[in-house]
Amino acid sequence: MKSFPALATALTLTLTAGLLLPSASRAGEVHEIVQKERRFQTPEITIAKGDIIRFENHDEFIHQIFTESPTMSFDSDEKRPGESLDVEFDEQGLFEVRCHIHPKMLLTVKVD
Ligand SMILES: [Cu+2]
Repeated sequence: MKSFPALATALTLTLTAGLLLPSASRAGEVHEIVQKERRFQTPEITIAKGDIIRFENHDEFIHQIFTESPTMSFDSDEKRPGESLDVEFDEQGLFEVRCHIHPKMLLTVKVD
């Protein structure tokens, strides 16, 4: 009966994978990230593939955001105070979102 725990583990993994399948077809969730005091108020966030991050400029300054990676890149227009921008993350991985105007601004996005 030594192999029983291994079998139970395999069964658990199969059930878990089965439960995860419906989420693959769900609509992308929207996550809000506030830009204020020349910072992203949330320094890191984990989202699911296909989710959207809504960047909201609650600052007194113009912000601009970009990401450069082999699998996903974007480079936004300048957004004034009160404006927002939606970015959809369609690739899994780890992405750094930065601002050309304020080089110290950094948001790390993990897409599962
Ligand atoms: Cu900025």
